[in-house]
Amino acid sequence: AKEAVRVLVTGAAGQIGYALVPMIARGVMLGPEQPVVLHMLDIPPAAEALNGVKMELVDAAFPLLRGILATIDVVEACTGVNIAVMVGGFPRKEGMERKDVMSKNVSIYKAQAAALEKHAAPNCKVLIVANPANTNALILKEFAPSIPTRNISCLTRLDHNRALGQIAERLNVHVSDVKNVIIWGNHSSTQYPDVNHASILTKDGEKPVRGLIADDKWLNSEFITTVQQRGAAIIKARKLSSALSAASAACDHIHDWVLGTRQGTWVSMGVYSDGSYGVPAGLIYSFPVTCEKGEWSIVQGLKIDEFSRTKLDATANELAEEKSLAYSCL
Ligand code: NAX
Repeated sequence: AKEAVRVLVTGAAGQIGYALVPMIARGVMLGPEQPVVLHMLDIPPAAEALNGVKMELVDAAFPLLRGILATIDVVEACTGVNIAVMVGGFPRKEGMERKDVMSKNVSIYKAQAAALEKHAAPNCKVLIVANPANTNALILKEFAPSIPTRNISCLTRLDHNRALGQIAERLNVHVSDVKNVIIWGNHSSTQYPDVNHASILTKDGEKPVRGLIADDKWLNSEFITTVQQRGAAIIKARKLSSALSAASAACDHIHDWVLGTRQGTWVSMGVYSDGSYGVPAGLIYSFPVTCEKGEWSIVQGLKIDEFSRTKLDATANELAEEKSLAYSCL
């Protein structure tokens, strides 16, 4: 029998946590053959709710779920984990300055970095979901220097999946037949959803999205803003932010990272820039990546036109600015 993988979910009593933990326990993240032990962390005001989530996990009798730890102790939560999904954070409340929100999250991610570095299993893979996701990931990287940089990532797969969804709706094709969209940059409204290399699987082979959607105007404006603003549209409709789609994307992200991307297909992940595509090194930036044997690599050699160049740079500039704001909070 396979040994269980220990998966940490922080902020597990929250909305995304509530959608995410049953997916993990059902094998959505690591496959239907992989037993898991869930480590769930939250903060004291949410301790009782967290315990309720634990009760429901017991009640769901998931065959793959080999153990459940629900705790408010960050060291206990991080001990021995192979995968860490960081959903807990400090949300921006009305009237709050950006710097104050940043400062709260910097101190959370600094502390959790230290706990992961000391107590996680060797080669633990980390996914940051909590906003500002890219910059929280950068802070975690800085304060967990012994965790390999390539093991630290942030979630832009939700944006990637949103882009796939918009193209599928527009062309009236199945979403699984759409591939190779790209989300570049920050998980924020400056992200650049790029369809220049995307294609559709048809019965006559692969066809470029640009060829099938003749309406350049739609692709170059409405499509981009719809994906960028999708989070806000969900809040408007649900009066709550995206949760099931975020949880599902977090599973996709870890699934593909650990088990590999399909041949000829890439996904978007926020990873540490090595300077590819002229993106300044030292930022956590979303790139197209392929994964094999538990390692991601940035897809190289894609042609970047002038329109895209401007968008790639704008979102990089925002990340550089967030980085200096974060450092000013240290
Ligand atoms: P909730 O407010 O429902 O849940 C957050 C949970 O984190 C709460 O239970 C809270 O008590 C807990 N928490 C706060 N500080 C903590 C700490 N120091 N340690 C452990 N737990 C802590 O928010 P939810 O809707 O679940 O969203 C969670 C985060 O995901 C937010 O930061 C949100 O902005 C971010 N998102 C990121 C997305 C992405 O694609 N990267 C998309 C969805 C989502 O908006």
